[in-house]
Amino acid sequence: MHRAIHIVLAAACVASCGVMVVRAGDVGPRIIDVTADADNRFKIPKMKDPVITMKVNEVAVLRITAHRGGEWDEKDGSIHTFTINALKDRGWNFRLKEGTQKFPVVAPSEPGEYVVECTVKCGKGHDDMKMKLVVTP
Ligand SMILES: [Cu+2]
Repeated sequence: MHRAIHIVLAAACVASCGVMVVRAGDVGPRIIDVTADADNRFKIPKMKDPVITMKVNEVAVLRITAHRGGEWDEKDGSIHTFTINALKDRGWNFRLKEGTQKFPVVAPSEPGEYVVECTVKCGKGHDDMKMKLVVTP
């Protein structure tokens, strides 16, 4: 009886240690840089039209740098948001403060195109403050 438990524990240890070794050699989840800029546009380095492309169920970290636009009146000090209405209930709704914040995300399991928008009235250009998330199979 005890012997069997020991074998199970040993197997569990090997499994978890194996995972740890893999993780240690890994660079971790992909970091996706986005700027929510002072001109009330989303920007991604080297992209004219910013698009985030992820595989279904991919885990990543959004690293969003926000700069204050012309207006903001949110009581909590948020100057923009990064919001996908269709995925709000899965956490894709981030209130942005001045500076850089990191948000872990998981891509949805359905491929498709999703619109990212800002829901803080941030000034001129706010109505067009949108970008895309493309989820590939
Ligand atoms: Cu806005």
